[in-house]
Amino acid sequence: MLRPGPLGFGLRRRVYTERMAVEAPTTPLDAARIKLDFPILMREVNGMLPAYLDSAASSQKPRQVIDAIVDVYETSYAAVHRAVYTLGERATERYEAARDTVTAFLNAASRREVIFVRNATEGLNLVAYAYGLKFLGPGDVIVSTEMEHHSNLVPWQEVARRTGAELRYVRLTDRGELDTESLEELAGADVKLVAATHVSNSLGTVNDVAAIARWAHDHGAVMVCDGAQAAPHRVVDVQALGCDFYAISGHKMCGPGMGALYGRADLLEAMDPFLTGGGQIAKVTLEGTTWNELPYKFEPGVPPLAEAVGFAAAADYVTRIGLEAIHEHEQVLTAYGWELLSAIPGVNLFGPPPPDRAGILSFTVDGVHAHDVAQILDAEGVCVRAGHHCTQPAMRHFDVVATSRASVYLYNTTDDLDRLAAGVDRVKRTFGV
Ligand code: 7TS
Repeated sequence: MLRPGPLGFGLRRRVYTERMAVEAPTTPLDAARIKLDFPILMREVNGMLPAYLDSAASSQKPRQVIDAIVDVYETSYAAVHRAVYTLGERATERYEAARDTVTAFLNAASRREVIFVRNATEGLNLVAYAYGLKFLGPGDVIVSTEMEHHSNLVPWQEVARRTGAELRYVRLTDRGELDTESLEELAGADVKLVAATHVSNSLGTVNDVAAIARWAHDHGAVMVCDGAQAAPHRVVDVQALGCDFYAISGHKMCGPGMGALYGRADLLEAMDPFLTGGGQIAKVTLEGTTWNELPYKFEPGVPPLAEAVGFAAAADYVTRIGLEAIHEHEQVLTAYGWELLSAIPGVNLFGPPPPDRAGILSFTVDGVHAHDVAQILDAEGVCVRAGHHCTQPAMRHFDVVATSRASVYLYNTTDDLDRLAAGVDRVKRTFGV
């Protein structure tokens, strides 16, 4: 049986299951040391340090981000973009400096193209309501995919319903990849918008966003990319990808509850605001209103300063560690976790096998409900998510209602995955399957 090992990570060692021996690999990151930055991961829960494998839902926060948030409240807090006193100016400077950091993080051409939003969901809805409702109509075709998170699917259903545009889907193959043959069915369609995810949160599939953006542009369409599962884990360069919109969530990349939407400046200029009110206007009279310049046109209300500063601190943190190294680390862990789980009879893994995948291991155990798997793993200190992961169409494609899902990040070690595999062994023994 597997036992939780020491937190040390650099040594090569052998992990024994009842069935096979799997060599624990090394990775370019000293994740055991990185883990020390995350206070919550150093605190026992039910008498054990957590093996936190649910970063695809939300990541944990390092001391550096927590400190940045505390610092802004202790030294620089006031209403952003409103006050003329010194503290107010300091608050505005820190908020706009955070935008500069996120602009560089995404390699957007201009800070005018980076809009702060609550999360990726709000960013995608902003595009749906402010672009979709204005520029789409009957006869137009929106193309989305069967693997989308509901955040990049339901808004397009709403746009189609309200505008009379038609919503079509690129289907999945049984490896959980986009079926390019289903694109041929779109020949002759008047495609105006393509909405696709960079990385699937339930299958771990990585899409070729640059190719999808080229296809969209060749058809005269704009491309909206959901980057929620990509930006925390790999270098994202929106200019190189060529997408027109790109939405991310800071809370999945070591930051607080805050997100950003990248949008091409000329498109943002042409759009009307999604939400209106204070701060996003140039002039208001009783007869009408003109809009503020970009990006403020899309940011009504007093901005969330501490969240923006924490978001920027998170972008700095992962950038300092290095997104290439984080990506490589996750590739190694994912291959290791895949090997451990696939060696257990009755465990079914979803999505393409390594190395062509992100650090998301979605699986079922024959004869056991996904929630029971997650509950027994919790008793072993292993945190995984169970459910449909807000991707019901993808679940339906694979004829399951739910999977258990372990997802890795920069602070995970092979030890966390050993504990996962040991926990799944325990699940099987408990249920006698
Ligand atoms: N897009 C993808 C691909 C996601 O994985 C998620 C959240 C979202 C959009 C929405 O992000 P939010 O920050 O606006 O909520 N995914 C998950 C998940 O997999 N488990 O919980 C939330």
